[in-house]
Amino acid sequence: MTKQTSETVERSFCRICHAACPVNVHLDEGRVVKITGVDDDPLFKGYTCVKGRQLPDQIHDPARLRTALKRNPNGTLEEIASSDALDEVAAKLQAIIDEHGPRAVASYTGTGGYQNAPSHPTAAAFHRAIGSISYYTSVTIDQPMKATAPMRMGMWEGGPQNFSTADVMLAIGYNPMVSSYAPYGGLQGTDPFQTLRLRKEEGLKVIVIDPRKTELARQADIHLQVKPGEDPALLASLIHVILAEDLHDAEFCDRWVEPGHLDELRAAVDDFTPAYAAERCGVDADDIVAAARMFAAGPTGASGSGTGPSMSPHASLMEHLSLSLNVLCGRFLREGEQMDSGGLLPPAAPKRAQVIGPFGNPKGPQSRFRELHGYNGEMPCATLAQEIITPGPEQVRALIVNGGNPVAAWPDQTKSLEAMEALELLIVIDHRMTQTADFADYVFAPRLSLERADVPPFMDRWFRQPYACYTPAVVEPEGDLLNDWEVYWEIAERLGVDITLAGGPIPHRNADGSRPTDDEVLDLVYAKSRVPLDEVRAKNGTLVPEHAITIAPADPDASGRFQIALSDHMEELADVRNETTSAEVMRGFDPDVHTFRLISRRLKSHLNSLGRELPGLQRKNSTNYAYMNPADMDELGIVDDDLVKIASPHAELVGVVKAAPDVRRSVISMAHSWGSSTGTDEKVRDIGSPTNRLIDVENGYCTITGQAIQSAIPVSVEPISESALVG
Ligand SMILES: Nc1nc2c(c(=O)[nH]1)N[C@H]1C(S)=C(S)[C@@H](COP(=O)(O)OP(=O)(O)OC[C@H]3O[C@@H](n4cnc5c(=O)[nH]c(N)nc54)[C@H](O)[C@@H]3O)O[C@H]1N2
Ligand SMILES: Nc1nc2c(c(=O)[nH]1)N[C@H]1C(S)=C(S)[C@@H](COP(=O)(O)OP(=O)(O)OC[C@H]3O[C@@H](n4cnc5c(=O)[nH]c(N)nc54)[C@H](O)[C@@H]3O)O[C@H]1N2
Ligand code: SF4
Ligand SMILES: [Mo]
Repeated sequence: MTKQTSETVERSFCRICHAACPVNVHLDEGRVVKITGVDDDPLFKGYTCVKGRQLPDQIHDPARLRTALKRNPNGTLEEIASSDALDEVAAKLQAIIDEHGPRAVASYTGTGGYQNAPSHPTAAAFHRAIGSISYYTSVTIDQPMKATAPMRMGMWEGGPQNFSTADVMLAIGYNPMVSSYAPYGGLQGTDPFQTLRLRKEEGLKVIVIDPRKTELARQADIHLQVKPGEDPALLASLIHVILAEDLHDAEFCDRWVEPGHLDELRAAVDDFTPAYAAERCGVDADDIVAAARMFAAGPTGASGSGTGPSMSPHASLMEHLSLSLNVLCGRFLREGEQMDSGGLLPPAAPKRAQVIGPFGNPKGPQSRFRELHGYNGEMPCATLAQEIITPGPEQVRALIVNGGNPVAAWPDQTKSLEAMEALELLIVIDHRMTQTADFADYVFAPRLSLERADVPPFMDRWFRQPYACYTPAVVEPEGDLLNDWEVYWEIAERLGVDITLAGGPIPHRNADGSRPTDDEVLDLVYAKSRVPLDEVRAKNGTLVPEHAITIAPADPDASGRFQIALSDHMEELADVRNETTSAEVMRGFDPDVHTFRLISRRLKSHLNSLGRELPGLQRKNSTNYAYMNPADMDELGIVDDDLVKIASPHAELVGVVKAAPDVRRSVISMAHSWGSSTGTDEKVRDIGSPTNRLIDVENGYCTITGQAIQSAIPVSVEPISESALVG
């Protein structure tokens, strides 16, 4: 006899990562029983990944937090009604503001907050409302030079050439097959395997620069398997070849490059010959020449970078050189062309075929550390732990963490742990007890994705074609749950301040005591969107070619020019030329000791620190393996699942080794944001270990953005015995 079911199917989209894959949510009596892809979706064509398919387990996880928690004086956590917790939290925040001023109250919005459209705008508006500059997000530890490099060099308002018709793609350290990342002008993660196959059949040439033969690199026409952290030298060499062979777009450069800069850049890359770069970067000189010619031949296509090289030494310089390749070859949309992508949700803004800016260095409020400045309404996250630890009138004393995991994800875990201890008040909004929640004074349990109305705040701008995406809540929440924005709003209500979004303040509590709805708040967030939100709602899941953006002509007096030879970067390039290895930027680096480089990577099965709690994912990876080349393992006399001590100039951790022929020799490829909240690794086989412990935010950082060295970290590797774990 078959079991009778009353299954219904609701359409929504996944928000475990930013890719926003459409999903069919199969419900049986209110329970999510299965997630399937949407086969007839015009963009995703049924694509989902293993993480998205775990949504039923995530939403019904017996260990999921379903009520607020409060820390007792004896250190244990007890359940508390969220309204009581909010009363207490608001009173404590008010007392801190009264005594120390608003800067003492900080927020950190992480990836969980970014996959939830009202979260970041509400948190940012809360900080404006209380007059606190201390607003931080994961974006400033996630390739911040993606914002600052174009700010400094000048940016093409019309954007990069389209991937859909590109002849060539230069991918510097990204891997959308696993990460669903949406790089500048390159393949992004909406149905990436099929999309790449089709584009290659149409003649797309792919050049990948990555120390690992990644899923993307396996599809490459040329794979430059660079030594970690040596991208600036390699990119300088590509530019050297392009300029030496006059392969650049001279007409475009004449019109749009600052006079004199082409020659200055040419001089600066003069001694980055293919022979030099080949030796330095560990690749073949002929491949460098072939890659430069292939990129320049185009005639269309873009260079873009991902997290790996953006977290390695000289990352801002790397981004500058990557963008310079696009400038030199004129790889931008011109008047009359249509953008592939182009977001429905941002406000309407001109898209002209011209350079805007340059705008110089970040000019926001100054951090107390490393002379760094905020920008775009945020402060640099790599300084937040020190803002918390270091006494002074501007010290941060309270922190609200909104969908993030500082202990696991911030660089320099030693400081992060110290900061969590030092806080007077730590509030965490998360559905799981994370390494950070272990230190929280209050934890608020959020509504999860399927329980809230939403739009994809990031992916909207990056969908391969103009595409509408919205979801109502499709599952009834159970428990004392608050959407992230509701926590901020409830605190604001108690502090007597308004949270003002693009469309005005979020209304106050209704007469019957109820709150505004998610949809009302979304309407306020997107009140000025280019396409009205109601139209996005109505057209959900469809292509909207009628909203494609056509590039307008340049203003006749457009005076912006690309500054491709910024003097600080040209000096840095000379420094690079004088180094033997980029690891020299780190104090304490010893070439005889730190003979390996530890590089970052994403795992298909996990989203940064998320996944350990989901059985279907934990089965795939129970630890963040230290992937190594088998030849290195032979040399060290180790085999799969042996333990190694990995030591940077700053700290050490224990890793579990796994052979990976795709990893270059003398490299360890390891995912971040694993491990415990104790600063020790005795449970490494079950929960992994934190690569962020190896990092010192004050050692080798980027002086423009504060980005710490989170990849290409110089390390030593040495086998250790099981007994060393408990010692
Ligand atoms: N060494 C090294 N360090 C890195 C990186 C690296 O490559 N190497 N990468 C950096 C990058 S790119 C990033 S973005 C940061 C990530 O930094 P974080 O965003 O701080 O880290 P995550 O682990 O993604 O934390 C997301 C949290 O959100 C929670 N969450 C999920 N869904 C929801 C929800 O609906 N509501 C709420 N309230 N919470 C939810 C999850 O349980 C999880 O704890 O790490 C950075 N750190
Ligand atoms: N499955 C999954 N998806 C994710 C995430 C996840 O944790 N899991 N995280 C999400 C987040 S927060 C982000 S920001 C995006 C990131 O998206 P991506 O940037 O595509 O991230 P990765 O897949 O780690 O790709 C980075 C690549 O850089 C390479 N690399 C490391 N160091 C260097 C170097 O010095 N030079 C060069 N050339 N390459 C280097 C690595 O080998 C790796 O292949 O992914 C998002 N998507
Ligand atoms: S790629 Fe991202 S959005 Fe798509 S199913 Fe996987 S986790 Fe969800
Ligand atoms: Mo990220």
